[in-house]
Amino acid sequence: MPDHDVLIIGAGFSGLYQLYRLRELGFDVHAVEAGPAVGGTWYWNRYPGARCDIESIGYSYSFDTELQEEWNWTERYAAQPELLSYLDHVADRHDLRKDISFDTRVESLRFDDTADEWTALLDTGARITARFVVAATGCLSKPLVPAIAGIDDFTGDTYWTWDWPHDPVDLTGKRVAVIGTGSSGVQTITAIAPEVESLTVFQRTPTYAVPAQNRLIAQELAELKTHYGEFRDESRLSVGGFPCGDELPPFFEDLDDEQIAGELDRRYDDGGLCFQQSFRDLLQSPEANARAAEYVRRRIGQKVTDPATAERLTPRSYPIAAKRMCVDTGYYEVYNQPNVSLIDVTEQPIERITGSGIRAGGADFPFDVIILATGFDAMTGALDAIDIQSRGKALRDKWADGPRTYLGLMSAGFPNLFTVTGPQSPSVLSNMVTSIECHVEWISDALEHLRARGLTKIEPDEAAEDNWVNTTNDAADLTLLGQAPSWYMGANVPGKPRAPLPFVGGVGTYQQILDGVAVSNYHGFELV
Ligand code: FAD
Ligand code: N01
Repeated sequence: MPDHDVLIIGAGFSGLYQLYRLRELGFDVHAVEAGPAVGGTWYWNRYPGARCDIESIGYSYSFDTELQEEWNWTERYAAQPELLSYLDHVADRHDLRKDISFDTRVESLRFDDTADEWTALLDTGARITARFVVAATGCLSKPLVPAIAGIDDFTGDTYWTWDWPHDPVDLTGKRVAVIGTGSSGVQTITAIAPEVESLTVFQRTPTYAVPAQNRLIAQELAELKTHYGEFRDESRLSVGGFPCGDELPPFFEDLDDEQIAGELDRRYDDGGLCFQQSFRDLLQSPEANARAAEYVRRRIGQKVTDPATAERLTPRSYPIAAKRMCVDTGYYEVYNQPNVSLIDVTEQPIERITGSGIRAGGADFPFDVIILATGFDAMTGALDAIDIQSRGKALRDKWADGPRTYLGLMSAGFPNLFTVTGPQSPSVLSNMVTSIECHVEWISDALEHLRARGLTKIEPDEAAEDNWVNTTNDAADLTLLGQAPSWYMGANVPGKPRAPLPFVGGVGTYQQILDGVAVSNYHGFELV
């Protein structure tokens, strides 16, 4: 018999809930986590200004009604310390740590097709066997180290947003460079600009950021708690895993000019990513998209006083929302401060990092501190980092031309291995916690189904997988997603195949597909 029924890899939002759920169902389950503590994303990414961009009331578990009633989020968008203390509290409340091995990385997984079990080799030298493995390894947990020459030559302090020190970092009076203007860069830049002596931002592609309109939410939360359950039901059937008011926003072409302007004003002023739902076809219709993009461009121009800097900060080369949008708390205004300057690396390419700073466009810029906010090998990176083999084949070889999954949950030829928010599921295009709960519950139900029938193996058919890969790709082709060189398409990692990584059909639709598959006796899966 294997050591455990189920091995879970990772102890972030996904791993913690999966552990709780399976333990409640009476499975013998164990988790391993590469880090020394629970929290995943919110343990590692503790850079200044780190906070969620989905409202805390939705970016939280719904499975524990008492927790939901008792926990009081302070802000509309919780900051990293609050999110980490929430996950710590969940781990305490359900006594989850006793079943987690920390500081332990899974290096390889081998499937034994006769015994129907996986063997995990750990970096501690130990091995664990389990009938099933749930990879709760995270979509944004494998950092991307950019190929910038001399990265180790710098004699000042280098910090990575995804591995920020645990002791406070005092940047007062320092000359600081930030490379990268995605969500991590935008948040870091906004937070540190007031305290540093000088801040130089190296930007490759300007971002579309909309205001968070962050605020304290004590009263709103008290009101929500009178009907939190309904809110959660709505979240699960929504497009993005978080309700944006009217679930079926208008089509662009059904609106006249005044209504279009009104809708954009309303969404922008309300703040947050619901701006993307100004029009139902914002990511499908080039006209709708162009109008929303132009709106954000105009607002950037209103916030930045120097016209040349405003122009550099204005995104023009890709459709809005085709790359992950940012939610900001005064980002653009930072460039009006005299101590902040912007370098566009398409005009002044970074040549190398030197002992004393950065050489770009033939000029040397001296710094005390360099902060890298250069992103992740998203969605497939953490899975590819594990040497996963079954029937003589490696998962990373199978995925060499792009991921192949059935429902983003499993891959044919790799039985009994589930991925939480895996590629080709809504995952990063949604409120991730809604998508995590959806997957954890589906996987748990499937394992119960197998156990009740004395079955020991579950695996997708090749045909079902081919259909799902085509569905995912076709759905993405109906959108403007492919027009941006973004991590959604694998475009940020040199050599990574370009393929749509998330499923774009929406959380509600996807949930219904999963429910349908389960009630039709796990259609598309072979149960042995
Ligand atoms: P993670 O939190 O990434 O946890 C995975 C864990 O697995 C990690 O702790 C890692 O150490 C561990 N692990 C990986 N490989 C191995 C291995 N081989 N062996 C052992 N352990 C391993 N999403 C939203 O919906 N809204 C947001 O506002 C939002 N904000 C974000 C902010 C930041 C800075 C980042 C980076 C991401 C954000 N995300 C957001 C996405 C976020 O990753 C998810 O919301 C969520 O936290 C993912 O939880 P998870 O448990 O699936 O993965
Ligand atoms: O990473 P990114 P991130 N030279 O890939 C630039 C979530 N998240 O960590 O755009 C110069 O978005 C790169 O340039 P370009 C969220 O889902 C959420 O910021 O590729 N620049 C880009 O500007 C998010 O999308 C929050 O041209 C280089 C930046 O680095 C995801 O995590 C907060 C470079 C990377 O941006 C990833 O966000 C943080 C180089 N060699 C993260 N290499 C919230 O707000 C890369 N870049 C909730």
